[in-house]
Amino acid sequence: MPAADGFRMPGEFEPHRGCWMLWPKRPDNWRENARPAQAAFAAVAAAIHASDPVTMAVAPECYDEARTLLAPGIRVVEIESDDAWMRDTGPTFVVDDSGHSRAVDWRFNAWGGSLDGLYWPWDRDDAVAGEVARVEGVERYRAPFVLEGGAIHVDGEGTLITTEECLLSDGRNPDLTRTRIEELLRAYLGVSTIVWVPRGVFRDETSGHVDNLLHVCAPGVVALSWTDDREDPQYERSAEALACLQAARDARGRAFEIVKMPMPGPLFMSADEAAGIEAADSGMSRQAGERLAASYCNFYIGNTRVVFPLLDPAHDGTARGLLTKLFPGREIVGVPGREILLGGGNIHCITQQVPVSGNGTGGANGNAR
Ligand code: KQY
Repeated sequence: MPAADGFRMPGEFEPHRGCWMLWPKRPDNWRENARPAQAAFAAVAAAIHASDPVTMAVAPECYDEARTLLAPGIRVVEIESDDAWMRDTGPTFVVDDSGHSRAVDWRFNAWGGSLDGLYWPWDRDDAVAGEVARVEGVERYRAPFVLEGGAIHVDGEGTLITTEECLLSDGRNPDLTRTRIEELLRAYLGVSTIVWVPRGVFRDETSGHVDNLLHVCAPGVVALSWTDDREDPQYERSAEALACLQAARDARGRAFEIVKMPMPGPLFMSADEAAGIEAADSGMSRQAGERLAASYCNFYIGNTRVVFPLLDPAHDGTARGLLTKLFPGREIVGVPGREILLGGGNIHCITQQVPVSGNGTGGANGNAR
């Protein structure tokens, strides 16, 4: 087990030696044969590459198109997948104090398996983490339970935040109790304190991933998706998360500083957007007029930049301003996020950082504050 071997999962704000992404291609999730999504992913990759070296994993048949669309310095490697969510299908990297990295390879079942998973089969997605670990040349722990990277946030100092809606969902690990899941999280990620927020973002098709609801910006500092509109179904979800975080203490005994991040919109799928998505025999519902699970908290913290989704001109500036205050040492870069949102996630969901292994002190580009 990683913790017994001296490994822990670092905070995303700790230094990285790279970032992995996957190339979108699924026509039943990405409209117009994924062309607009590919342009959006290429823009995210370029924005991150100015901060962290990016590797794009692509299906062999997509190599040429990806190479053409991606900025020259971005490494392109051939790895098969079922969809393009590297946060969830990639490994979670853990580090020790002697300069070693290893990969945790969670079981993946398309966010709910045969009960409420989004597609079948998902075997190529389940194999992505092992392939990434092989390319990175790190040893790998194959975890015996279902989890996605978007289901957890950590502060690197012993605290993990997740949602009950997701990790206790019937589609993931129906045979595991909350207590057993906590034991496994401690053993695989080197955490000691687990904060369970009840629910994630309204209509999030992952069953409430925490990475769409909030972001751990630094030890003790959390950005939380928020609306003041009590009529909005998100209000109750965000309010209960706020109450839960306010009552919690982290692994070092600190109260959380909570920064309310406005929700964009609400945003809805247009008829044009829905028309461009191929109907499929899968759990993904894509209907004109449906509410999108949009969140500015779904950003990526790179070494020198924070890359966040531009989603709504009425709120993009406020989100940028809050991120500027949260990350004074980093450039705040907005990239159009609507195409990624149409696929069910955003920038955090499509990226996976590779931490620098070491003593975890944060280095030159360490903690946000
Ligand atoms: O939230 C994430 N980490 C992934 C979103 C997956 C959406 C699948 N259509």
